[in-house]
Amino acid sequence: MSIRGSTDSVLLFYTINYVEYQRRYDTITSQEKTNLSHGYIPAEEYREMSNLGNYQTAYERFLKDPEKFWSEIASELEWFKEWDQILEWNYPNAKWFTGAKCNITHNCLDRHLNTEKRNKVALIWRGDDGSERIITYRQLFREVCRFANGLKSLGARKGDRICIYMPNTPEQIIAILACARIGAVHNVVFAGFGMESLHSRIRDSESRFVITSDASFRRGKRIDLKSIVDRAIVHTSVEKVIVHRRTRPRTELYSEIEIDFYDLMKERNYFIEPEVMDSEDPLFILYTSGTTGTAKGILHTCGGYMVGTYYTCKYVLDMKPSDVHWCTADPGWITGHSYIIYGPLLFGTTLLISETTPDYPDPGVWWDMVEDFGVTILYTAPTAIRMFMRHGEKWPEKYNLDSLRILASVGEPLNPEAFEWYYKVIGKSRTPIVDTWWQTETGMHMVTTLVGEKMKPGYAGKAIPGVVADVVDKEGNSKKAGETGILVIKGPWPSMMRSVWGNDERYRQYWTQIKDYYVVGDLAVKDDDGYIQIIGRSDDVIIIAGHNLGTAEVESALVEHEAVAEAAVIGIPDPVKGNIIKAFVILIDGYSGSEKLANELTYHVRMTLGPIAMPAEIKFVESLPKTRSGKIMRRVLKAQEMGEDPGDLSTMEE
Ligand code: 6R9
Repeated sequence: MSIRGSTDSVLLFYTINYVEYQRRYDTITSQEKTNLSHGYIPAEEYREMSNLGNYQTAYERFLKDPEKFWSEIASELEWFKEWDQILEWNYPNAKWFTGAKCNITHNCLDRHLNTEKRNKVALIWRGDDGSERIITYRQLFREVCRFANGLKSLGARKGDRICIYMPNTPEQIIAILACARIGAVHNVVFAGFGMESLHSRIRDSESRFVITSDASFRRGKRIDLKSIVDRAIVHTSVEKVIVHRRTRPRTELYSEIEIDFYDLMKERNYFIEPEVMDSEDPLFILYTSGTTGTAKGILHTCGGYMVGTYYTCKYVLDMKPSDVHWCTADPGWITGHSYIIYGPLLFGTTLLISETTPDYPDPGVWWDMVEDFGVTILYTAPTAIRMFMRHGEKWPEKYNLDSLRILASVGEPLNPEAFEWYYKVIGKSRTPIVDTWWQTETGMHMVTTLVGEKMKPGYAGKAIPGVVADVVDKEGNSKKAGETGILVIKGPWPSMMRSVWGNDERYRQYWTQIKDYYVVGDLAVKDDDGYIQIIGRSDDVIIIAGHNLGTAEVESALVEHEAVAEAAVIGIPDPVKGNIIKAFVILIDGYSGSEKLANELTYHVRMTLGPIAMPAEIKFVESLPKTRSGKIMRRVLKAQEMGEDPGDLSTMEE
């Protein structure tokens, strides 16, 4: 990691913020002036209704006695045996709820069956062709048990790794939960990944089984998955492949190792005892999205992950029993693990999942679903919001979005332009925006604005109670407000990763760059109120004439221009300045790229951020290289420009 060195110099940031601030300040109304300087204050009803109540009080309660704080939350869940100790911290290795026994599926499923939730809808699924399926908690429980019994019949045991390569269907969730039920370690691979990525993940995790579907559907087209699996399992340890056959006529299963998903469930018992897991037993491995390097198998364990995801659903997403929660991510990345599957089911909410594409058959499809299902919590990514901005307000305006109560964002900085659009056009200036900063490694939300707290466009927010975050220099000293530095987490939290699969040394590196602190790999800045703004990945930072420039701020300035839908910037080595900026820009529908527009954009960045941030070159493009989870892969653009090897492309969208 290139964190060291890149934060040495004096920072332009303060000046940039100031210029930006002045410029905007001159052009806005007095109400907006209040919002900009103090943040947006959510409506009173949200402040009063929030599960957390007062942030400051909750945070102080945590600081006063962290172990008590976490033990109270953990006590809301059911354990087969209580813990002997909350935390055993043997830097940099943590054990949470030591001695405790549990099974996460008991809390996601069994625990609800003796309550009014038994016949509550757990899952609503909408397919690419508009078809629907509805599954109650009781039904989900039975399907998971049946499938778990099926896995057992194949000889699957606690600790076995099982690779799941399926589209976003109820069967995928059943497969994931069934693994957890029997104590097998799931390794979910996003179904958009190609053969090489799948193969390397199967090999690295030494998976014994693969659960897949014959096909996924996208924009009305069938995408074959089975043939990818056929090739990916060659020269691996895979013994059996379980295939969910979705197409008719049925895909034939040829080889001896292939079994049909529903045949495996046939005549199986509707109940299986949950495997008694130690709190620190592995729950899953998930390979990171890898915007910057090769994929790492992040390892999470049972007890702490369960507590962290439950806690954040309750207090960050502010779930209520009546919610219809729609997280638009895919279970193939951490947001899907924590906030489609585990967290919401632990809380016992109704979740919507969908195989749809946001702009197919038209850019109104999501808003149609929000209206149709009465979605109350929408959790999506800036990349999707910017895409909708590009298509214009006319699409969401066709639908009634009154059911929405909370809007959440994750994955990249939510630039002020996108924040305001999300807030005004989707939230009708009424719903809180929860911009959640966290990582595959953290397992749960870490820094965010909590419901009821004032929101500041461009800032993720503060550390949630339970987490201590700070912006520091490379020696670990806190930076002053307004100064860019390294974002760190001080001390362990329950859902932190426990290791990188097969590579403890790589795990240690997160904690040993700055003693005692977990270095997240992002640069950030804090303001006077302690709100944290994410500047970008530290590997992406551009150093120009000795100044550090975060990609996020230049991109945000570009996107603020009325013609720009999305932008990515990179640094190109320059003999004089060290680096110059090259920008890649996607225009809003109806605009076309010209030299005049390029000049206008350059001028716009100059006026917003100052001369140093001016792009030396602007290229208009139709699309940007992104990870499957929607993050811009700047290293790919850079490699292209420099004629270099782009490195691992396994996580890149096609
Ligand atoms: C959950 C997830 C982690 C990296 C992280 C940061 C970026 C995520 C963000 C954000 C600004 C937010 N990131 N959320 N940046 N604001 N709200 O995305 O996990 O795929 O591991 O990525 O994503 O750079 O370090 P993961």
